[in-house]
Amino acid sequence: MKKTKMLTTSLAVMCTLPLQTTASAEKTHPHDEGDVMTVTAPVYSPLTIATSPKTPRQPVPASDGSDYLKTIPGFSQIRNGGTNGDPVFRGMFGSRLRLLTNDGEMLGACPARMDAPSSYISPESYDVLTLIKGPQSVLWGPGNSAGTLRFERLPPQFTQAGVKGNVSLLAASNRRWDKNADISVGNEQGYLRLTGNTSRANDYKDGDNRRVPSKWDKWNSDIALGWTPDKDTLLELSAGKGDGEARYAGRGMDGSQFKRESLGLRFEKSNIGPLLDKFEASAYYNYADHVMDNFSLRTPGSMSMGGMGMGMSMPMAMRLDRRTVGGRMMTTWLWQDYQLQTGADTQLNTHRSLDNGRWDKDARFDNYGLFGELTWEASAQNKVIVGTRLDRAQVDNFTTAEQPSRSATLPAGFLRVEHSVASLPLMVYAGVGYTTRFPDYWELFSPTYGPGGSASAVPGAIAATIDTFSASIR
Ligand SMILES: [Cu+2]
Repeated sequence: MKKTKMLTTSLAVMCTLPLQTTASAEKTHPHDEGDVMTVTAPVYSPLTIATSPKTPRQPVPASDGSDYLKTIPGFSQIRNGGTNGDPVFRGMFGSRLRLLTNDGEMLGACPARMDAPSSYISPESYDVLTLIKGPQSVLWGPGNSAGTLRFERLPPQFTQAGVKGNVSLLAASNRRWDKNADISVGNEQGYLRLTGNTSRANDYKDGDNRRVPSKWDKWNSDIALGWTPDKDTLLELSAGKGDGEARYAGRGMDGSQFKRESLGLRFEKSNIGPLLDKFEASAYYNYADHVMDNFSLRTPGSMSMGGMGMGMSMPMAMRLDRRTVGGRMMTTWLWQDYQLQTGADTQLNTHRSLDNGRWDKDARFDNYGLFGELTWEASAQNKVIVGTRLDRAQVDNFTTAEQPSRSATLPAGFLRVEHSVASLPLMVYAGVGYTTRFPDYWELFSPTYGPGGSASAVPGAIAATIDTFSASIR
């Protein structure tokens, strides 16, 4: 384990200090915190990449999940000021790319996507980041034609009472100043983990020495309480809060509030028996409360913000929120050379806007899914993986008096064959995947016009889904 790390390129300085007070720091999990991993060869499959978000990266990413993802090949970003960009993977973004934190989803509230899901994520407070490329897994919700990103905090492992964790500081140009702390105390019976971070940066100056609005200031704080009565059982309760503000050069308003409230519960039981190997279940509540305005972080109507701000002369503000509640359960079965993972998941989310002191609900999305994924180890060199899932999705529109709703049944599936060459560190695979996706809030509600130029976001006669077909051979 490295004691202190220091990186200096241009004007960035970062130092990380791992703490450990237990006498024997036995690590049973391959991704246990403190292990520094970089983007490496596949861990589970050629379509999965696992990396540690605690690894320092250059150039230093902004405070959010999106800029961080740019350090992984295949990702780009729709920039949104200094922070809170929207990640794009292989040209696809939005609800084509699912972002999960501890297996829960946090959907933003801003109709203009100032708060993409990644803007609520502070990557360094997680232990593992896993990317599953394309529709080559059905375990993590419907759609995901671009892929699935999972930010996970792993339960800290203690073989005796002790304290461990990480503290890191980052200073860089334009008054960038980040503080991160991740401390766990526990013993064999359980643990208490506290993570907290703040991140701030000032506007930068362009070549003409003019300030470009790009400043941000954010904080996040999370707590997890785990009970591990034996090494195969875990029950964890977690809660978190955060907030921030960000100035945007390319928008008519700035983001003056990005409040987050999260609650989570997870249960895992491993090594159950010869046939049923594992049972896991989790539930989450994520709440985003967003405010944008043109007066708290700028002067209304000012066109001088680097020459790029769109001037609105009247002071204006909008406040919006979204409540996302969901859960999943999954069982893992083992029989001879077969592994079957099967389960169900659900998500309900409600979007509202504050209008004259009253919260008005405009949209409610419901989704229920069933999934199964079978892996067959045909031989030491050959593997066949097949998966299928079926979802029922519905949206209720509260913006019109008739309240039309729209629903669809969404099938998805994939098949992949993997062959490892015995004499070489080489794997060849061929995969084919099909997935269907229900349109998201930004497609249905925030455009000025609905599909086909109609005024309604939910016309009954329009076909329900956008389909994706993908195939790859490598
Ligand atoms: Cu906004």
